[in-house]
Amino acid sequence: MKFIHTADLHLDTPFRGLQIENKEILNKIKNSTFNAFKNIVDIAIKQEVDFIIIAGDLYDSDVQSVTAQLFLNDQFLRLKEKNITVYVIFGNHDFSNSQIGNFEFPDNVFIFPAEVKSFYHTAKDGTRVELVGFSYPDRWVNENKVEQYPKPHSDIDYTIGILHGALKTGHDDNYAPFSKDELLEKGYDYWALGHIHERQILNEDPYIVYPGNPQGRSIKEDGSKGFYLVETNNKETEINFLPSDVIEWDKVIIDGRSLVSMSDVQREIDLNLNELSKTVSHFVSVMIKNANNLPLTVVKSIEDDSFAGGIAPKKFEDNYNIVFKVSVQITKSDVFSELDQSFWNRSADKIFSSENLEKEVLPLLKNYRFLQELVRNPEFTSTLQNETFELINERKSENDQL
Ligand SMILES: [Mn+2]
Repeated sequence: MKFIHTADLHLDTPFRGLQIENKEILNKIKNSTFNAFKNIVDIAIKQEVDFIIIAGDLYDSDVQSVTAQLFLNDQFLRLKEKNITVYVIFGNHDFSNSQIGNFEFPDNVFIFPAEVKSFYHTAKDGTRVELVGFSYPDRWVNENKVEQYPKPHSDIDYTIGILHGALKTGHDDNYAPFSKDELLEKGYDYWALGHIHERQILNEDPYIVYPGNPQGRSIKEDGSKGFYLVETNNKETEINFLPSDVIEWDKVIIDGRSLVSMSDVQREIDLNLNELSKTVSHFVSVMIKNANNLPLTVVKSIEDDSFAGGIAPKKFEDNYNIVFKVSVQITKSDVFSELDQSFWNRSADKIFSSENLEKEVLPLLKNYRFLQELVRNPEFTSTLQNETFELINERKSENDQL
């Protein structure tokens, strides 16, 4: 049996606040969530899958545009022509109560109601599948829904749990909170999760999978985005990540130690852009680390954004590489604000005091006498302290700038 697991399409994401004037590029962004799903449907047809699971957040907004509804309808019809079924749950962005009166989907599309329910499917190879899930009736679902998922039935070969939700944290658990153990206890063969936009495999046997969203929508959703193609043979399950995005958001980090001029910076950025794949467009945020040898005037003009604005988008075939942000990081002590600095000084005095090292660190090293000796050496601990400081500095500027 073969199926596709995707989630979080977020169709019709508005992409507000992007300062891009080129109409062609702007259209490419606006259409990206649609075209990513179209790519998935293309692959579903080519791979002759049995069905597609969409684990919530098909729409970005609780007000669904006609465009998005008609688009989905068209894509579902393409699947219907090929006898491919679609199983859909709605999530916190497109909860069912926001969809009353919307267009009805074709009859190859099965939508889970607000209460936990099963649909049954016999795959082309004869595998009898039970798919269990529910849709969000409203924006928030605080109760534990997994409790209501049934035990696997004996006349079923393969059970799939579909769930739009987040791991329980103990606070603000508004998205059908669950624990990994609760899912494992069910004894299902596959958990098709949605809600978290970053791809994650929570467990391998059985698979518990967040496929991530099929199209990144900002630099926070960086890297290649796609979905999982799942193939099963009896109880054996194999999963393959396939990209579907048309624009990839990327963080490019350049070591700036050898850069001393604008031309150096430009050349280094070009080199890095050339290494990106040519199959999708790339929207890139560049960070130049350790730019200590760049003249301050150069740093200033890069930071006021004129640099990114000045780099022309590079077109190759139908795709673009666009640098939308360049930031510079200088490694020196005054990266810390005064407050941070005094906090650091106080903490460092406490942590790296010989008293504290004796008490906290030495017991950990009881089997390593040579390390114990190092820790007792004040020269070494002061180096350690400096390096820790630099590391914190680096992390801090990364957070500030990306
Ligand atoms: Mn989502």
